[in-house]
Amino acid sequence: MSDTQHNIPNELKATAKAHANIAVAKYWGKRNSDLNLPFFDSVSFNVEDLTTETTAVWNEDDFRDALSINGWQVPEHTLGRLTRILNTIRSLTGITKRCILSSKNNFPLSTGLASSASGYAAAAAAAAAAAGLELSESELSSLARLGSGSAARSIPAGWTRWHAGNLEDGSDSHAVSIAPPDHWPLHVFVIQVSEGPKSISSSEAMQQCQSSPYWPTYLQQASQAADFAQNAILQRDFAALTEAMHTNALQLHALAMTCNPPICFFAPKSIEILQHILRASRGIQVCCTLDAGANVVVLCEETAYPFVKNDIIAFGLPFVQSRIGGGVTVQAKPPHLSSE
Ligand code: 2P0
Repeated sequence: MSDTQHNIPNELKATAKAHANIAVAKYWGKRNSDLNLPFFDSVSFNVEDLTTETTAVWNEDDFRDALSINGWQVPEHTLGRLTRILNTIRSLTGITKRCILSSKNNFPLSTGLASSASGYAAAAAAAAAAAGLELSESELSSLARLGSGSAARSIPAGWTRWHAGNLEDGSDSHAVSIAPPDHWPLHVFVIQVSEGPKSISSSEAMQQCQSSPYWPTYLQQASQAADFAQNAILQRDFAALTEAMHTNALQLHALAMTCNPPICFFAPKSIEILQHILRASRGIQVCCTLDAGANVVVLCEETAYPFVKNDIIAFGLPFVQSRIGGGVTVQAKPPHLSSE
Protein backbone atom coordinates (compact mmCIF):
# COMPACT_ATOMS: atom_id res chain seq x y z
CA MET A 1 0.00 0.00 0.00
CA SER A 2 2.90 2.29 -0.66
CA ASP A 3 1.27 4.52 -3.29
CA THR A 4 -1.91 5.24 -1.38
CA GLN A 5 -3.32 8.73 -1.08
CA HIS A 6 -5.04 10.24 1.88
CA ASN A 7 -6.68 13.52 2.77
CA ILE A 8 -7.92 13.59 6.32
CA PRO A 9 -11.56 14.70 6.04
CA ASN A 10 -13.36 16.94 8.53
CA GLU A 11 -16.06 14.43 9.33
CA LEU A 12 -14.32 11.10 9.88
CA LYS A 13 -17.35 8.91 9.26
CA ALA A 14 -18.36 6.46 6.50
CA THR A 15 -20.64 3.48 5.94
CA ALA A 16 -19.85 0.44 3.81
CA LYS A 17 -21.81 -2.62 2.79
CA ALA A 18 -20.26 -5.98 1.82
CA HIS A 19 -21.62 -9.38 0.82
CA ALA A 20 -20.76 -12.78 2.23
CA ASN A 21 -18.96 -15.06 -0.20
CA ILE A 22 -18.94 -18.81 -0.77
CA ALA A 23 -15.86 -20.55 -2.15
CA VAL A 24 -15.93 -22.88 -5.14
CA ALA A 25 -12.19 -23.53 -4.72
CA LYS A 26 -11.58 -23.06 -1.01
CA TYR A 27 -8.94 -21.28 1.04
CA TRP A 28 -7.65 -23.74 3.62
CA GLY A 29 -4.25 -23.32 5.27
CA LYS A 30 -1.97 -20.34 5.89
CA ARG A 31 1.66 -19.77 5.05
CA ASN A 32 1.56 -16.78 7.43
CA SER A 33 -1.07 -16.71 10.21
CA ASP A 34 -0.50 -13.10 11.28
CA LEU A 35 -1.19 -11.74 7.80
CA ASN A 36 -3.67 -14.47 6.75
CA LEU A 37 -1.56 -15.41 3.74
CA PRO A 38 -2.80 -18.61 2.09
CA PHE A 39 -0.82 -21.46 0.55
CA PHE A 40 -2.80 -21.28 -2.69
CA ASP A 41 -5.36 -19.27 -4.69
CA SER A 42 -9.10 -19.59 -4.02
CA VAL A 43 -12.21 -18.75 -6.07
CA SER A 44 -15.64 -17.72 -4.80
CA PHE A 45 -18.86 -15.86 -5.53
CA ASN A 46 -20.53 -13.16 -3.50
CA VAL A 47 -24.04 -13.79 -2.18
CA GLU A 48 -26.34 -10.90 -3.02
CA ASP A 49 -28.69 -11.27 -0.04
CA LEU A 50 -26.22 -11.89 2.78
CA THR A 51 -24.76 -8.54 3.74
CA THR A 52 -23.00 -6.66 6.51
CA GLU A 53 -23.36 -2.90 6.75
CA THR A 54 -20.85 -1.09 8.93
CA THR A 55 -20.45 2.53 9.98
CA ALA A 56 -17.03 3.69 11.11
CA VAL A 57 -16.28 6.91 12.99
CA TRP A 58 -12.79 8.06 13.94
CA ASN A 59 -13.11 9.90 17.22
CA GLU A 60 -10.71 11.97 19.28
CA ASP A 61 -12.63 11.53 22.51
CA ASP A 62 -12.53 7.76 22.74
CA PHE A 63 -9.67 5.93 24.41
CA ARG A 64 -10.03 2.68 22.56
CA ASP A 65 -11.33 1.16 19.35
CA ALA A 66 -14.76 -0.43 19.67
CA LEU A 67 -17.08 -2.63 17.62
CA SER A 68 -20.73 -3.52 18.04
CA ILE A 69 -22.47 -6.16 15.93
CA ASN A 70 -26.27 -6.00 15.75
CA GLY A 71 -26.18 -3.86 18.91
CA TRP A 72 -23.95 -6.29 20.85
CA GLN A 73 -20.66 -4.81 22.10
CA VAL A 74 -17.76 -7.07 21.12
CA PRO A 75 -15.37 -7.57 24.08
CA GLU A 76 -12.23 -5.50 23.68
CA HIS A 77 -9.83 -8.44 24.05
CA THR A 78 -11.36 -10.11 20.97
CA LEU A 79 -10.79 -7.13 18.67
CA GLY A 80 -7.29 -8.30 17.69
CA ARG A 81 -7.93 -8.87 13.98
CA LEU A 82 -9.85 -5.61 13.63
CA THR A 83 -7.03 -3.79 15.40
CA ARG A 84 -4.62 -5.01 12.70
CA ILE A 85 -6.81 -3.29 10.10
CA LEU A 86 -7.19 -0.08 12.12
CA ASN A 87 -3.47 0.12 12.96
CA THR A 88 -2.64 -0.23 9.26
CA ILE A 89 -5.00 2.69 8.49
CA ARG A 90 -3.47 4.73 11.32
CA SER A 91 0.05 4.14 10.01
CA LEU A 92 -0.95 4.99 6.42
CA THR A 93 -2.83 8.19 7.32
CA GLY A 94 -1.16 9.45 10.46
CA ILE A 95 -4.52 9.48 12.25
CA THR A 96 -4.06 8.89 15.96
CA LYS A 97 -7.76 8.72 16.86
CA ARG A 98 -9.75 5.65 17.87
CA CYS A 99 -12.27 4.03 15.58
CA ILE A 100 -15.82 3.19 16.66
CA LEU A 101 -17.56 0.71 14.37
CA SER A 102 -21.17 -0.40 14.44
CA SER A 103 -22.07 -3.30 12.25
CA LYS A 104 -25.35 -4.89 11.20
CA ASN A 105 -25.72 -8.27 9.51
CA ASN A 106 -28.90 -8.73 7.51
CA PHE A 107 -28.48 -12.47 7.81
CA PRO A 108 -31.77 -14.04 8.77
CA LEU A 109 -29.62 -16.89 10.02
CA SER A 110 -28.28 -17.14 13.52
CA THR A 111 -25.14 -19.09 12.73
CA GLY A 112 -22.80 -16.23 11.85
CA LEU A 113 -22.67 -17.81 8.41
CA ALA A 114 -19.71 -16.44 6.44
CA SER A 115 -20.06 -13.32 8.58
CA SER A 116 -16.32 -12.84 9.05
CA ALA A 117 -15.88 -12.30 5.28
CA SER A 118 -18.59 -9.66 4.87
CA GLY A 119 -17.87 -8.30 8.35
CA TYR A 120 -14.19 -7.56 7.87
CA ALA A 121 -14.71 -6.40 4.27
CA ALA A 122 -17.32 -3.84 5.37
CA ALA A 123 -15.25 -2.78 8.40
CA ALA A 124 -12.07 -2.27 6.35
CA ALA A 125 -13.90 -0.31 3.63
CA ALA A 126 -15.80 1.89 6.12
CA ALA A 127 -12.79 2.63 8.33
CA ALA A 128 -10.52 3.39 5.34
CA ALA A 129 -13.11 5.67 3.69
CA ALA A 130 -13.84 7.45 6.98
CA ALA A 131 -10.12 8.12 7.36
CA GLY A 132 -10.00 9.60 3.85
CA LEU A 133 -7.74 6.78 2.64
CA GLU A 134 -8.13 6.26 -1.09
CA LEU A 135 -7.21 2.66 -1.75
CA SER A 136 -7.35 0.69 -4.98
CA GLU A 137 -9.60 -2.38 -4.94
CA SER A 138 -6.56 -4.63 -4.56
CA GLU A 139 -5.22 -2.60 -1.66
CA LEU A 140 -8.61 -2.67 0.06
CA SER A 141 -8.80 -6.43 -0.49
CA SER A 142 -5.37 -6.82 1.15
CA LEU A 143 -6.49 -4.65 4.06
CA ALA A 144 -9.68 -6.71 4.59
CA ARG A 145 -7.58 -9.91 4.45
CA LEU A 146 -5.84 -8.85 7.67
CA GLY A 147 -9.17 -9.37 9.46
CA SER A 148 -10.13 -12.68 7.87
CA GLY A 149 -8.61 -14.32 4.82
CA SER A 150 -11.93 -14.86 3.08
CA ALA A 151 -12.81 -11.15 3.54
CA ALA A 152 -10.33 -10.37 0.75
CA ARG A 153 -12.81 -12.00 -1.66
CA SER A 154 -15.80 -9.92 -0.49
CA ILE A 155 -14.24 -6.69 -1.81
CA PRO A 156 -14.45 -7.25 -5.61
CA ALA A 157 -17.77 -7.96 -7.34
CA GLY A 158 -19.32 -11.20 -8.57
CA TRP A 159 -17.04 -14.19 -9.11
CA THR A 160 -13.67 -13.51 -7.55
CA ARG A 161 -10.20 -15.03 -7.28
CA TRP A 162 -7.89 -14.44 -4.36
CA HIS A 163 -4.31 -14.57 -5.59
CA ALA A 164 -2.21 -16.11 -2.83
CA GLY A 165 0.81 -14.03 -3.82
CA ASN A 166 4.47 -14.71 -3.05
CA LEU A 167 5.66 -11.67 -1.13
CA GLU A 168 6.32 -11.99 2.58
CA ASP A 169 4.54 -8.73 3.41
CA GLY A 170 1.37 -9.94 1.66
CA SER A 171 1.11 -6.90 -0.60
CA ASP A 172 0.46 -9.17 -3.61
CA SER A 173 -2.12 -11.31 -1.78
CA HIS A 174 -5.51 -9.91 -2.75
CA ALA A 175 -8.67 -10.82 -4.65
CA VAL A 176 -9.83 -9.63 -8.06
CA SER A 177 -13.10 -10.02 -9.90
CA ILE A 178 -12.90 -12.69 -12.62
CA ALA A 179 -16.50 -12.11 -13.80
CA PRO A 180 -19.31 -9.72 -12.84
CA PRO A 181 -22.52 -10.99 -11.15
CA ASP A 182 -24.50 -11.02 -14.41
CA HIS A 183 -21.86 -13.11 -16.21
CA TRP A 184 -23.60 -16.27 -15.00
CA PRO A 185 -26.76 -15.47 -13.04
CA LEU A 186 -27.16 -18.73 -11.14
CA HIS A 187 -29.61 -19.27 -8.28
CA VAL A 188 -28.04 -19.57 -4.83
CA PHE A 189 -29.66 -21.27 -1.82
CA VAL A 190 -28.02 -21.11 1.59
CA ILE A 191 -29.59 -23.79 3.79
CA GLN A 192 -29.31 -23.36 7.53
CA VAL A 193 -28.62 -26.81 8.89
CA SER A 194 -27.14 -25.82 12.22
CA GLU A 195 -28.08 -23.04 14.62
CA GLY A 196 -25.29 -23.51 17.10
CA PRO A 197 -21.95 -21.71 17.15
CA LYS A 198 -19.06 -23.44 15.42
CA SER A 199 -17.22 -25.91 17.67
CA ILE A 200 -13.82 -24.90 16.25
CA SER A 201 -12.69 -21.73 14.51
CA SER A 202 -11.62 -21.91 10.86
CA SER A 203 -8.11 -20.75 11.80
CA GLU A 204 -7.69 -23.56 14.32
CA ALA A 205 -9.24 -26.14 12.00
CA MET A 206 -6.93 -25.13 9.12
CA GLN A 207 -3.93 -25.58 11.39
CA GLN A 208 -5.16 -28.91 12.77
CA CYS A 209 -5.80 -30.24 9.26
CA GLN A 210 -2.07 -30.19 8.56
CA SER A 211 -1.78 -33.21 10.88
CA SER A 212 -3.72 -35.37 8.41
CA PRO A 213 -1.59 -37.95 6.57
CA TYR A 214 -3.36 -36.70 3.43
CA TRP A 215 -2.26 -33.05 3.87
CA PRO A 216 0.52 -33.20 1.20
CA THR A 217 -1.92 -34.67 -1.34
CA TYR A 218 -4.58 -32.14 -0.39
CA LEU A 219 -2.12 -29.28 -0.78
CA GLN A 220 -1.11 -30.47 -4.22
CA GLN A 221 -4.74 -31.01 -5.38
CA ALA A 222 -6.19 -27.86 -3.85
CA SER A 223 -3.42 -25.77 -5.41
CA GLN A 224 -4.85 -26.65 -8.83
CA ALA A 225 -8.49 -26.10 -7.88
CA ALA A 226 -8.63 -22.35 -8.54
CA ASP A 227 -7.57 -22.68 -12.18
CA PHE A 228 -10.12 -25.44 -12.77
CA ALA A 229 -12.92 -23.48 -11.07
CA GLN A 230 -12.07 -20.24 -12.87
CA ASN A 231 -12.19 -21.97 -16.29
CA ALA A 232 -15.57 -23.54 -15.46
CA ILE A 233 -16.94 -20.13 -14.46
CA LEU A 234 -15.54 -18.23 -17.44
CA GLN A 235 -16.96 -20.85 -19.82
CA ARG A 236 -20.26 -21.12 -17.92
CA ASP A 237 -19.69 -24.88 -17.93
CA PHE A 238 -22.04 -26.20 -15.25
CA ALA A 239 -20.76 -29.79 -15.42
CA ALA A 240 -17.22 -28.53 -14.77
CA LEU A 241 -18.45 -26.21 -12.00
CA THR A 242 -20.19 -29.19 -10.37
CA GLU A 243 -16.99 -31.23 -10.52
CA ALA A 244 -14.98 -28.31 -9.13
CA MET A 245 -17.37 -27.68 -6.22
CA HIS A 246 -17.98 -31.29 -5.20
CA THR A 247 -14.36 -32.41 -5.49
CA ASN A 248 -12.93 -29.41 -3.65
CA ALA A 249 -15.48 -29.44 -0.83
CA LEU A 250 -15.32 -33.17 -0.22
CA GLN A 251 -11.52 -33.21 -0.27
CA LEU A 252 -11.56 -30.54 2.45
CA HIS A 253 -14.02 -32.52 4.59
CA ALA A 254 -12.10 -35.77 4.05
CA LEU A 255 -8.96 -33.95 5.19
CA ALA A 256 -10.74 -32.63 8.29
CA MET A 257 -12.03 -36.09 9.21
CA THR A 258 -8.56 -37.60 8.96
CA CYS A 259 -6.63 -35.07 11.05
CA ASN A 260 -5.76 -35.49 14.71
CA PRO A 261 -8.01 -34.97 16.58
CA PRO A 262 -10.54 -35.49 13.77
CA ILE A 263 -13.01 -32.76 12.82
CA CYS A 264 -16.44 -33.57 11.40
CA PHE A 265 -18.29 -30.44 10.30
CA PHE A 266 -21.34 -32.34 9.02
CA ALA A 267 -24.64 -32.65 10.85
CA PRO A 268 -26.91 -35.59 9.92
CA LYS A 269 -29.06 -33.24 7.84
CA SER A 270 -25.97 -31.99 5.94
CA ILE A 271 -25.32 -35.56 4.76
CA GLU A 272 -28.96 -36.03 3.77
CA ILE A 273 -28.90 -32.86 1.65
CA LEU A 274 -25.45 -33.64 0.22
CA GLN A 275 -26.57 -37.13 -0.87
CA HIS A 276 -29.72 -35.71 -2.40
CA ILE A 277 -27.82 -33.03 -4.40
CA LEU A 278 -25.11 -35.49 -5.50
CA ARG A 279 -27.83 -37.77 -6.89
CA ALA A 280 -29.80 -34.90 -8.48
CA SER A 281 -26.65 -33.46 -10.09
CA ARG A 282 -26.45 -36.49 -12.37
CA GLY A 283 -29.71 -35.43 -14.02
CA ILE A 284 -30.15 -31.68 -13.57
CA GLN A 285 -27.91 -28.63 -13.32
CA VAL A 286 -27.50 -28.39 -9.56
CA CYS A 287 -24.48 -28.66 -7.27
CA CYS A 288 -23.58 -27.84 -3.68
CA THR A 289 -20.78 -27.09 -1.26
CA LEU A 290 -20.18 -27.08 2.49
CA ASP A 291 -17.72 -24.82 4.29
CA ALA A 292 -16.27 -25.28 7.75
CA GLY A 293 -19.71 -25.92 9.24
CA ALA A 294 -22.91 -27.89 8.73
CA ASN A 295 -24.75 -25.49 6.40
CA VAL A 296 -25.14 -26.43 2.73
CA VAL A 297 -24.99 -23.96 -0.16
CA VAL A 298 -26.71 -25.02 -3.38
CA LEU A 299 -26.21 -23.49 -6.85
CA CYS A 300 -28.45 -24.19 -9.83
CA GLU A 301 -29.22 -23.10 -13.37
CA GLU A 302 -32.59 -21.62 -14.38
CA THR A 303 -33.71 -24.93 -15.98
CA ALA A 304 -33.27 -26.79 -12.70
CA TYR A 305 -34.69 -24.04 -10.49
CA PRO A 306 -38.31 -25.25 -10.03
CA PHE A 307 -37.18 -28.77 -9.03
CA VAL A 308 -34.39 -27.55 -6.78
CA LYS A 309 -36.61 -25.05 -4.99
CA ASN A 310 -39.25 -27.72 -4.31
CA ASP A 311 -36.63 -30.10 -2.95
CA ILE A 312 -35.14 -27.42 -0.73
CA ILE A 313 -38.55 -26.53 0.70
CA ALA A 314 -39.09 -30.24 1.37
CA PHE A 315 -35.94 -30.40 3.54
CA GLY A 316 -37.95 -28.34 6.05
CA LEU A 317 -35.05 -26.09 7.07
CA PRO A 318 -34.72 -22.30 6.96
CA PHE A 319 -32.94 -21.10 3.83
CA VAL A 320 -31.95 -17.90 2.03
CA GLN A 321 -32.59 -17.73 -1.69
CA SER A 322 -30.29 -15.41 -3.55
CA ARG A 323 -28.17 -14.58 -6.61
CA ILE A 324 -24.53 -13.79 -7.32
CA GLY A 325 -23.72 -10.52 -5.54
CA GLY A 326 -21.76 -7.34 -6.13
CA GLY A 327 -18.66 -6.00 -4.44
CA VAL A 328 -18.26 -3.73 -1.44
CA THR A 329 -19.90 -0.30 -1.66
CA VAL A 330 -19.20 2.79 0.40
CA GLN A 331 -22.54 4.48 0.92
CA ALA A 332 -21.78 7.59 2.91
CA LYS A 333 -18.51 9.04 1.78
CA PRO A 334 -16.84 11.81 3.72
CA PRO A 335 -17.59 15.28 2.32
CA HIS A 336 -14.30 15.70 0.40
CA LEU A 337 -14.91 12.42 -1.45
CA SER A 338 -18.60 12.87 -2.23
CA SER A 339 -17.88 16.08 -4.10
CA GLU A 340 -15.55 14.25 -6.52
C1 2P0 B 1 -13.23 -20.40 2.22
N1 2P0 B 1 -13.31 -20.95 4.64
O1 2P0 B 1 -12.49 -20.38 1.23
C2 2P0 B 1 -12.90 -21.39 3.33
C3 2P0 B 1 -13.60 -22.68 3.13
C4 2P0 B 1 -14.05 -21.95 5.34
C5 2P0 B 1 -14.04 -23.15 4.47
O2 2P0 B 1 -12.27 -19.02 4.45
O3 2P0 B 1 -8.62 -17.58 9.80
O4 2P0 B 1 -12.83 -17.08 8.43
O5 2P0 B 1 -10.17 -15.65 9.46
O6 2P0 B 1 -8.49 -16.24 7.69
O7 2P0 B 1 -11.58 -16.58 6.29
C6 2P0 B 1 -13.18 -19.43 6.52
O8 2P0 B 1 -12.01 -18.97 7.02
O9 2P0 B 1 -10.42 -17.75 8.18
C7 2P0 B 1 -12.90 -19.79 5.14
P1 2P0 B 1 -9.36 -16.75 8.80
P2 2P0 B 1 -11.78 -17.44 7.46
O10 2P0 B 1 -14.25 -19.69 2.29
